[in-house]
Amino acid sequence: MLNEAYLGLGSNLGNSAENLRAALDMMRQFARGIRTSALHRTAPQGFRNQPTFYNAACSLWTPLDPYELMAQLLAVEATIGRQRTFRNAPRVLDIDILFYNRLVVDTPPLTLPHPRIGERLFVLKPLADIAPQLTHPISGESARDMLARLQAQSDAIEAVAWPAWILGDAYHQVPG
Ligand code: PH2
Ligand code: MG
Ligand code: MG
Repeated sequence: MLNEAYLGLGSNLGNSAENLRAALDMMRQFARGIRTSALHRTAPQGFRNQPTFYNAACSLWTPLDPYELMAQLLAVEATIGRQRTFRNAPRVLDIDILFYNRLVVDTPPLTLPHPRIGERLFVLKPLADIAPQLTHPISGESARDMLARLQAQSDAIEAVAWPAWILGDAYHQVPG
């Protein structure tokens, strides 16, 4: 049985666009039907004094359960060269599971849906591009509405500069 997952991807070290492209390519080993947003350049949210991020979102289908999927994504991060130092440190690659089907779980290794989706323009902007009508399984709010609510908060707008589109349509469908 295939499960539908939505992921948030980010990078602000090394060749970020290439890191994200390589990660999406590796994910084809355990996922199919991968659809990605455009790549967005975003100012760092939270810990501000670090390089500009490149962020994207994708959806995919996978036979893996959520814990297996998380383990595979951590392996992709490690292969691309992520080293974990401190929380929110600059990174060559970060892949977060945003949604897995409509599953709600809160266990130490994994919380689903991702608990900070609603606070993060760098997640909601790409997510709303590929799945505006996708609803949050707890709040029922759509990605488009979550984005609109966050954009209405001036402090959030200040925290994330408006994204520039740096990759074209060819990026949107990962073949295979
Ligand atoms: N990731 C974080 C913290 N802050 N800011 C931006 N712009 N993009 C990110 O991916 C990001 C962040 C923790 O995962
Ligand atoms: Mg993250
Ligand atoms: Mg992460």
